[in-house]
Amino acid sequence: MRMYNIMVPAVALLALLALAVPAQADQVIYDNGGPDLSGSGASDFSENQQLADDFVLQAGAATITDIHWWGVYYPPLDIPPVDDFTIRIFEDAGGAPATTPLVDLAVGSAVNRSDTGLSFGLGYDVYEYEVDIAPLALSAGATYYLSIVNNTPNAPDFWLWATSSQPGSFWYTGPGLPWYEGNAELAFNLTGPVVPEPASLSLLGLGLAGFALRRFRKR
Ligand SMILES: [Ca+2]
Ligand SMILES: [Ca+2]
Repeated sequence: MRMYNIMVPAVALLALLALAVPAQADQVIYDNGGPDLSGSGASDFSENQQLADDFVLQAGAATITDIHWWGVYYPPLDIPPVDDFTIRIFEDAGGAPATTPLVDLAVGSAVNRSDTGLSFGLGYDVYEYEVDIAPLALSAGATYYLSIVNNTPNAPDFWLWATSSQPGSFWYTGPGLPWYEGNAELAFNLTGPVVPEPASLSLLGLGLAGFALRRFRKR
């Protein structure tokens, strides 16, 4: 009889854990918004200007596996056949991006680019970009800055990161210069696995303990 009392909760525990821990499909873990079709800022090594925007990740969802963003090209009819993107992540240094990046990824042409069919201004076609990166675990609750910089091959062509809302706060700099604050948000989101918080599992365990105790007392 004692075996019976132990076996039933064990089977129930496995079944409930299977329900409580679904496959870790990637989800959006930080969303700074899609393009608002009202502005953009040059972020191109060939234009000597680089942009960055802040983000904070939550506990249980602080590993980045995909980065998505939007942008346009100047002049609007000169779209380079291949992009040459660099993605960098900076830690916070007193409310602005640090000088040296924490992560520096030359993703180059590994980026998937698609024409959204949207445009604004003088016919700037808006492109969407996506790149998978090796899982990057960051600290939950800490402020970081995502910088995305293209390097278009021809002068005077350059790439611009689309805004997602105005006003807002982003950062820009050039070679040898400090970071300056700009008044907009940039269009991007981050995706990654989301794991259940330990608190939910503890509550589940307590519930099962109560269940087992009640069964035992009945007998
Ligand atoms: Ca260029
Ligand atoms: Ca911002």
